[in-house]
Amino acid sequence: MSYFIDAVLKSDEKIELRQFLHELRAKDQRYLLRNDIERAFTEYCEDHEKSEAFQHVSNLGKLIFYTQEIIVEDESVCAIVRPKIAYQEAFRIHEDFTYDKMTVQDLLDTRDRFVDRYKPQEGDVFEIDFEPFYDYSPTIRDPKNIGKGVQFLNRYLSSKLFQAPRQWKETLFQFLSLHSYNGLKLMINPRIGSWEQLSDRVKQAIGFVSQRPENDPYENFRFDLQDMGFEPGWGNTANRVRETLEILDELIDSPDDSVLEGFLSRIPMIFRIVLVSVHGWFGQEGVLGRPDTGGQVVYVLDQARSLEKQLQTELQQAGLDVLGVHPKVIVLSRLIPNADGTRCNERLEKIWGTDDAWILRVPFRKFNPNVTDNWISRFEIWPYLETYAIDAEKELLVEFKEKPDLIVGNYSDGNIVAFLLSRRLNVTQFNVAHALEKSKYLFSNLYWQDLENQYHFSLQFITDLISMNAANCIISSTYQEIVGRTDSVGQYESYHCFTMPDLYHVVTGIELFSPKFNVVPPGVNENIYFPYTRQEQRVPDDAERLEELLFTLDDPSQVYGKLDDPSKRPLFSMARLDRIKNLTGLAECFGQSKELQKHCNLILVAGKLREDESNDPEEISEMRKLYEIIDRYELHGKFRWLGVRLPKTDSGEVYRVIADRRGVFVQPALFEAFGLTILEAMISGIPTFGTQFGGPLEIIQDRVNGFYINPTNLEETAQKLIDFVTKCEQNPDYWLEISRKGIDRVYTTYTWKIHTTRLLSMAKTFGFWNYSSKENREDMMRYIEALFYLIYKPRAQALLEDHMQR
Ligand code: UDP
Ligand code: LCN
Repeated sequence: MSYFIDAVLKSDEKIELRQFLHELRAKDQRYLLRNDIERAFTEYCEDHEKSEAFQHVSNLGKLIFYTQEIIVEDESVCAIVRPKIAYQEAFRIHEDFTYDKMTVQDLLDTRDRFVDRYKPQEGDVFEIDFEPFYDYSPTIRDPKNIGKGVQFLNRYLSSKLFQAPRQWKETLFQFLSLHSYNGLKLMINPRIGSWEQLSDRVKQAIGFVSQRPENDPYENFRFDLQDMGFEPGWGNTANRVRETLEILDELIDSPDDSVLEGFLSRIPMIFRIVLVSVHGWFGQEGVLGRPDTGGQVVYVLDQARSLEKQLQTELQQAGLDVLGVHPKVIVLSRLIPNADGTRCNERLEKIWGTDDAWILRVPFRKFNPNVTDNWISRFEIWPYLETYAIDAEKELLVEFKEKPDLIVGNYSDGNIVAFLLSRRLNVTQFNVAHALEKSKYLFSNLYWQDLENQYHFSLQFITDLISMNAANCIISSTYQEIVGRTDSVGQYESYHCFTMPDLYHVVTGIELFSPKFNVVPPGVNENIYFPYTRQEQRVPDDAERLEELLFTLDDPSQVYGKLDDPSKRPLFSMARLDRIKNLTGLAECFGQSKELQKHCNLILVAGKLREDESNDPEEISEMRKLYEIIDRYELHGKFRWLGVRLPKTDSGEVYRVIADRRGVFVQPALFEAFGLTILEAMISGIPTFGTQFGGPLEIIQDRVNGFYINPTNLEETAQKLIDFVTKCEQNPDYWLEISRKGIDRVYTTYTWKIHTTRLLSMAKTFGFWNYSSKENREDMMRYIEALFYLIYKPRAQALLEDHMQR
C-alpha cells in the first residue's frame, strides 16, 4: 500500500491530499472511521468539482478507499490502511508530506494519546501477543480460503501422512485404538498390535466381508470381525463395513485429503455433545423477544435437534444403535429462580421432538440473591461464570455418566464456560460467537472506561480473546464475520490489534489465517418456517387468527395502532427492541416518506408495549423513541406495533400471512451479525430488504433474491422500498420472482442438515488434530490461563463486589 501513498506524494495529487487533510483538520472530528472518511472525501470532491474518475480511480481515490481510520494529530495525520482482506498497515504522514510506516506499538500509543491515556512516564502498558503461539500450527495463505479451515487441515494432515508415513500411521493407529462407548470397545482391539498389522488385517477383513451378501446385518458377523481385531463401529451391513475398511485401506496406501476426511467422518467418536448458552432466558416458549433472548436461543435449539438426528443416523450407519449406543445432547444454560412465568427455573427440560436432547439449567451460586435469583444482563454476567463452570461440570457428569465428546460454546459467556469445561475435561472445544460486541459498539475498546459501568467491555473483550484462542475450532456463520470484505473489517479481525487504554495493548489478538476458523452457516426450522404457498401444511384457523392480530384486532394490551386501510401492502419487521436492531430507524424512515405511506402500512412485532413491563434500559429507551416517532410523523392509521411474544408456530405463520398479502420484510439493524429473521422471511416467500451492515450481505444477493439497504440513509432506503412496491404494482410477477428466488436461496444454502453434517465431520477432524498435536498447544493454554487469572478474575471479582451492594 505504500505504493499508493508514494504515488500520491510523488505526484500532483499530493496537493489534493494536502487540501483534503487541511479541510479535515478544520472539522471538529479528529478520529474518522471508514464511513466518515468516505463521506468527507465525497464532500471534498463535490466542493472542488472533482470528476468521478478522480474520486474513485485516482491514486488518491484508491488510497482513501482502502483507508479504514484516520487520526488527525497536531502535526501529523495517522492513516490506517487496509489494502487487502485481513491485512493492515499504519502510516504517519507529516506536515512536509514525508511519511513513516508505524509500528503496532506506535499505532496503539497514538490511539491512547487520542483519548488522553498515553502515559509513558508511568511505564509500558501490558502487551498481549498471541502470534508466537500459532507457530505450532499450519496457517492458510490465501485470504480467500480463510474460513475453510477443515479442508485445509485435512490437506495438511494427509500430506503429513505422505511425508512422514510411519509416524503418522502410528498416530492414526493409536487414535483408532482409543474409541469406546460406556465400556464397549469400538473400532480395533488389542488383537491388532501395530500399524503394520492393522494394514494386513484390513485387507483380510475386506476379503471376508466381500464374500457376504451386501445387506447382511453386522450382528451376523460381528464375532468373526472381532477375532480379526475389529470391534463395532465399521458399519451396519457387510457393504458398509467393506466401504469403511476400503477407505482406510486407501488412506494407508495413497492418502489424500478427501480420503482422510471420509475416513475420519466415519469413525464414531461423538456421542455426547454439550451446547453452552448461558445468558438470557433459555426456553422453548414465551422467551423470544425478551432482553438478551433472540436468535441464539433459536439457533441452539434447532442445532440441538438437528445434531441429535444426524448423530442417530450416523450411529445407525455405524451399526451401533442395535448395540444400545445412542446420542445425547445437552444444552447447558442458566437456571433463573425468579423465572417470570417461563420455565427457566426448571433444572431439566426435554427438547421437543427429540429422544434424548435436554436443556440442563444450572443456577449461579447465590452470592447476593437480589441479583442472582433474577435475570442478569449479558453485560454483567462475568463474576458468576467460573463457579458456574465448576458446578455445571458435576451436573453434566451426572446426566451423561461420562465426559462429553464435544463442547460448543455460544457467545462470549458460553464460550468462556466452554473453555473452562474443555480445559478441565480435556474435550474438544468449539466456539460460536453469534455476535462479537466489539463490532456492534463503535469505539467500545477506545472508550471502554467511559462505558465500563454499563457494559463492562474490559471483561467481555478479554473473555473473547481467551476463548477464541483456546477453541479448537470457531464456527462462524459468514466469511465476513471473520475478516469482513474489501471495504469493511471483520468481527474477528477487529480483535487482531487494538488498545484498551490503561489496561493492555493487543498486538496480535488472534491468527485470522488459522484453520480453526470455519464458516458453517445455520439454517431455519423447516417445520415452522416454510413457503406461504404450501397451503396443505398450513392451518387455516391459525392464519385467520393471526391475520386479525396483525391487521385489525383492537386490543390495547397487545397492539398499538389501528390501520385506516388494512389492505395496503404491509412492510413488516420483527426484532427485539434493542438499539442496534433499529426498529425506530425503520419507523423514522417510514415516517419521513409520505410516498411510502401511500403504498404501505408498517407493521412491527417487537416484544412489549409498556415501559413498566421492562427492566432493560435499552428496551425502555427504544419504546419511548417509537412512541415519539409515531406522534411526530402522525403515523396513526398507518402503523401497528404488536407487543406480543408469539409462540414459535405462530411466528412462522405470521410471515406467511404477510406473504399472502404480498408484503415486504425489512431488517433495518445498524449491525446484524447474521440475521435469522432474514432466513425466516425469505423461506416464507417474503421479498426481503436487509441491512448492508453484517451477515445479511452474505445471505442476500442484492437485487437477485432480496435487497440491501443502508439503514443510516433513510431517504435512500425509503426510495428503494418505493421503487420495489411500485414495480410490483405495475408487474405483480416481480414480487413473485423475488419471492421464489428468496425461497430457493434458503433451501440451497441454509439448512440445518448441511450445518450439522459439516459440524460433526469437523468435530472429528479437529478431534484427531487435537489428539495428534496436543502437546504443542500447552504453551498457549498456559498463557491463556495467565490472562484468565490475572486479568479476567480480578475484574470479575470487582464487579461481584459491586453486585453484593445491590
Ligand atoms: N423473534 C421472535 N419474536 C420477537 C423477536 C424475535 O420470535 O419478538 C425471533 C425471530 O423469529 C428469530 C430470532 O428471534 O428467530 C431473532 O434472531 P436474529 O438472528 O434475527 O436476531 P437476534 O435477536 O439474535 O439478534
Ligand atoms: C445473534 C445475532 O445478533 C444474530 O445476528 C444471529 O443471527 C443470531 O445470534 C444467531 O446466530
